[in-house]
Formats: sequence, structure tokens, C-alpha cells
Amino acid sequence: MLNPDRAPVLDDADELAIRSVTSTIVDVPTVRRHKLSNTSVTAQNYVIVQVLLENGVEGIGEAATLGGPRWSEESVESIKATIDAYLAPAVKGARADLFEAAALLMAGAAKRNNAAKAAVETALFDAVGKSLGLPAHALLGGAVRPSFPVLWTLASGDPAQEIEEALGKIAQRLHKTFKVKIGAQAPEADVARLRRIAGALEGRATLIVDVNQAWDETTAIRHLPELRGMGIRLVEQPLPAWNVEGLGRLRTRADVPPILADECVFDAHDMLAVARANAADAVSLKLVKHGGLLGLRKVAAVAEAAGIANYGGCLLESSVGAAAHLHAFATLPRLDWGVEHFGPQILVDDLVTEPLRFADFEVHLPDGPGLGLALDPDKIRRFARR
Ligand code: MUC
Ligand code: MG
Repeated sequence: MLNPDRAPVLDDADELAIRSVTSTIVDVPTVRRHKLSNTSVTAQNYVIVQVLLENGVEGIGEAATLGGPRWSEESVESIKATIDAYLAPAVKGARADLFEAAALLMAGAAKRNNAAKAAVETALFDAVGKSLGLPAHALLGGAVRPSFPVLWTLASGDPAQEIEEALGKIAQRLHKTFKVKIGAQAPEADVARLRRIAGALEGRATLIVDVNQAWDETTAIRHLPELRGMGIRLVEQPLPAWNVEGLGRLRTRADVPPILADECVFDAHDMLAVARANAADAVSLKLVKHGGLLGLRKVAAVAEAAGIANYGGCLLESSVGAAAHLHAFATLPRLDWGVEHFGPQILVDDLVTEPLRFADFEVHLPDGPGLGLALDPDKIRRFARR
């Protein structure tokens, strides 16, 4: 473990010690129902983490979930319990700037629980960045891009509403790539829905789909060629997370769109297994899966080494979680598919004083130390679960 005698010494090292870690569950309604293959939400649930350092600087982080413990095994209730009972005591008193050491302390206190760990680690990057006057990306190697093409997800399940929503986003110059959530209904119904959407948006937008593990291999072999025929550019997690070999078999077929791995890649070992099985063309990177910014960069490095493209994934984070992702994504040499951090736009209100800026089909990396954002205490009070 960390030897304090050998640790690099800063003049103000003690001031960077962690005095406290607190967590708050917030529930923020969405502007419309968001329907995935296995869950459907009308509010997003987050755990907001606040880390206070001995120098009085506060850092913030966020863990997002989607419909309780359905998208993955973590829920806001489990995340808060894990942070309060295990992660906070493990890092209390440790130096916030020793990020790898903090990750080891958290790994020693709890297995997996990656969303909980990511929220704490994000708050450490924010607090240290604010203490040193540096943006979080500078602590990760530095940004190579100031903004990102950003897509929007169509997930009401009603194609007429989805076409209208997409045309509105194009007209406002917010989004021109759309991810359609499928798998909640029979494949034939989804194919008909996609045909309507693709026809209405032809020449005006790029489409990808996310099946969220809903199909088996036979269903995928039957329907993916139809999706390719409609010009769908990428198909995300068509098979259950366990069926990595099945994804590899799909990729040997010329009539299938490129495959984006999501739920089958949590850590760098998973990424290596996907690479070895030739199971993906791209991987969706998310803090909740990879356990933090450091973990996200490790998964991205394995993907890069295997020639698999990095895709900037999300779990409908508010500006807090979205900004954390953007700081990590900004440091990746390549990010061929852009990002999907539309989360702040689907909430009825954000949690920060100055939300992320969306303009000209891009979302912008915030300036300023740490994450470059500040929590709005009134909004936290308004949405905090009682
Ligand atoms: C997922 O599975 O990709 C991301 C965008 C969206 O609509 O759902 C999430 C989760
Ligand atoms: Mg997905």
C-alpha cells in the first residue's frame, strides 16, 4: 500500500487530505418517458457526492442510475449505502490528489460497486482541480478537443412523437445523430418503427440503435440485415452481456451493421475479452461501468490497442456527471463516434448554476478548475429525496 514517506510531497499536502464525504439522493423528472428494452423512467435518480478537503475546498461527483437496479446491479439506494458505510470511511484522511491510492483504498473496502466508486473519484478530481486551479482534464493528461458532437436518444416508443422530436432537435441545431432505443416490443414492431423514423429523417440525420441486450442470436441474425438496409450506422449491445462470443459471430457477417459493446464491458478485463473475441467495432465508455475517470481511461486504452473505436457513452447524467465524462473523453486521442451526453437536456431542470453548453450539434467542455461547474443548492434542496 501507499507509503506516506515515499509519497510525493506538496507544500500543502495536508491541506489536500479528505475531511468528509457526504452523499445525497436526488430524483429529477424527465421531460418525457424514456423507454428502454428492460426499464422505463419518468425521473432520473442520482447520488450526488460532496467531498470536503482540509483546505475547505469542496468537490462534487455524481452516480447515475436508470430505473433502479435494472440497467446494472446498482441503485441509488445501494450506491448511497456503499458510499456512506464503506467508501467514505476508507478514503477519509487520505490525500485527495493521490487518485490511484484512493482507488486502491476503495477497492479494498468494496468489490465492484463501480458507480459508487466513480462518484467519489469524480469528487476528488473536482476538489483537487479546484485546489490547484486546474481543470480535471489537465490532471488526466490534458484535453485534445474543446467540444464533442453529441447525439440525442429517441425512446418514447411512439414513432410519430420520435420523428417530431428529432426534427425539433435538428431545427434547433442541437442534435443530428439519433440513437433509437429498441427491444421493448416485438422485433417486427421495432423494425416497422425504425423504418418510419429512418424514412422521415433520410438525408437529415444519422441513426444508430441500442437493443439493450433484448435479442438472442437468432433474432439478431434475422433482423440486423434489415437495420443495415435502412442505413443504421451502429447497433449497440444486441445480445445479452454474457454472449460476447455471439457478438463475435455476428461481426463475421457482412450484412450486419458495426457493433457497439455496452453492458458487456465494465472493466479493462472485460474489454480485453471483447477484443480477443473480435466482438465489437466500438465500445461505449461510462463512468458507472468503469469505476471512475482512471478506470475509463484504462478501458479506452485497451480498446485503442485492439483497434476498437471509443464512443462517449452516458447513463443520462445531469451536467455534473456529464462534465466528468467530458473531462475524461477530452483526453482520448480518438473519439470517433462523439458522445451521447444529452442527459442535461432531458431533465426538467439541471443541478448546477451554469449547465453544460449545447450549440451547433456539439456539447462543450466546461472551462474552469475541477469539473468547471458548481452545484445549485436550491436545486439540490428541490430534488433531494426526503
Ligand atoms: C445505454 O444503454 O446506453 C444511454 C443513452 C440512453 O438513452 O440510455 C443510456 C443507456
Ligand atoms: Mg447502451
